[in-house]
Amino acid sequence: MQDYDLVIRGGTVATASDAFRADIAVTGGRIVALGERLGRGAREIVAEGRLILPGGIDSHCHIEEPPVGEVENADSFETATASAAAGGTTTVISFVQQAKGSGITAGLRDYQRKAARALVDYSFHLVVTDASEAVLAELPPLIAEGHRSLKIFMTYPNLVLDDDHILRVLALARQTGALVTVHAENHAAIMYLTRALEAAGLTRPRHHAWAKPMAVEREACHRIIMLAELLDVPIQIFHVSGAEAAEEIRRAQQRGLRVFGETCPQYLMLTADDLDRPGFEGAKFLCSPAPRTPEDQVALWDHLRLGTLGIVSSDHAPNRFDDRHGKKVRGEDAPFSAIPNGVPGLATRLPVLFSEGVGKGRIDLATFVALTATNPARLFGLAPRKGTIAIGADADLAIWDPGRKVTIRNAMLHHGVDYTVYEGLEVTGWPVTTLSRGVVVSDEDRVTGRPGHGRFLARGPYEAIRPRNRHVTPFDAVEGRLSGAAPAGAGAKG
Ligand code: DUC
Ligand code: ZN
Ligand code: ZN
Repeated sequence: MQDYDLVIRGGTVATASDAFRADIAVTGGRIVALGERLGRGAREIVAEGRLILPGGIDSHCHIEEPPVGEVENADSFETATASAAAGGTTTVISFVQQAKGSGITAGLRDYQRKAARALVDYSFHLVVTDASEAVLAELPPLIAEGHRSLKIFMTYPNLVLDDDHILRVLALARQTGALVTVHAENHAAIMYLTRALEAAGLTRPRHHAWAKPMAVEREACHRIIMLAELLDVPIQIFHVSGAEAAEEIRRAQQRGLRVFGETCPQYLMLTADDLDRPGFEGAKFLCSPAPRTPEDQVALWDHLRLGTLGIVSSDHAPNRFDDRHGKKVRGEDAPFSAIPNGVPGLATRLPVLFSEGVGKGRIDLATFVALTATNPARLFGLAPRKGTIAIGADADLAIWDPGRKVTIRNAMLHHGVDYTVYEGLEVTGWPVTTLSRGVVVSDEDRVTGRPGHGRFLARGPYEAIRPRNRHVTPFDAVEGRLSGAAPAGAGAKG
């Protein structure tokens, strides 16, 4: 007679606050007991000498997005989530994009059909590419359906929103209860510099970083923070690449604003010099924002420790390298502006951050768990079901061998991409077994999960996005909630 479906015995359980030796009992896909010498499980996993961490949550990945011209996303939900599982990640949040000038619901329904093949659980951000009346009317029922985060772009020709449209999206988020996530770079400056550089014959991958210097990111961070402040809505700024952008966020946080920051392993590991590798190799490392300097990397680690940046996601962007539908869509002599942006990273996010962060003493284990699981769960409304190891939580677990040395090779990553920017990097610490709701989905580099096991995670109104009304904004007057006080920063009484 068994007491539980599964018992994981003798490991060290680590959360965002504690690390302790305990058995974990799982029944019905949930954690039902934590303790010493728990009863028998129908299945038992011995985890002596292992760390047991909450399964990772990757809150920023591009999966099976529709083609852009000739460029095709090299991952299906099946391959992307296999890769996630192999890398210790058990929840992904990917993107449904409004086709500019038309609606979003049809695209969402289509995307939901694709996502039904996922091996691990998933949720979506809704990308707003124009804030027309029609789209703004379409969004509230979708947000109520559980898509509680919106994404906006401040650059890219077919995606950029001007400040007026950004304010409309922020107002909608305030009124409906959604978090707005932001790609923050100054579009006009990038376009101007790109044209000027390319006209001067400066077209190689390394010139991508020249067209997108830190100032364009710093300015956009400053501007989106100001716009969000006017309406008192929380925002998350994606893929912060260096010191100056992080400092904008830090200042906003010190002023009491709900501004959250994310960075990605590529900004901790790569620099602009990687774009200057021989031949076309630099294109492998071309992402936006651009990788920066060693000093920026040091600053990012500081801001991870300080909490300015609370999440490390992958920004997994599956463009194949040696392929006419990927980085080489316009050939190897194409100007940098024609090269698809992004690097793959679903499988490598956790091992690289663990090895470079915990292993090298830059962050402690609790911070690692917070950055990769607990904080994204809280910020995106997945807690307490996801992101921690607690009674009642889903049994999404990654069993790590903290001492295992692995040399990263693309062939072991299970994604649809033909390269990794970490080829040949030796890491210490590896997620050997990954469980999604108590089911082993990856074991010793073999993906054992079944397409269709993953479930959609609807997200309800949650703490991080509740209206706060901490300071009076001009928008309170618009909403008829001003009682004599002038909005903050408006001077005399209103
Ligand atoms: N930057 C983005 O904004 N999106 C995908 C990949 C990238 O590098
Ligand atoms: Zn982006
Ligand atoms: Zn992205």
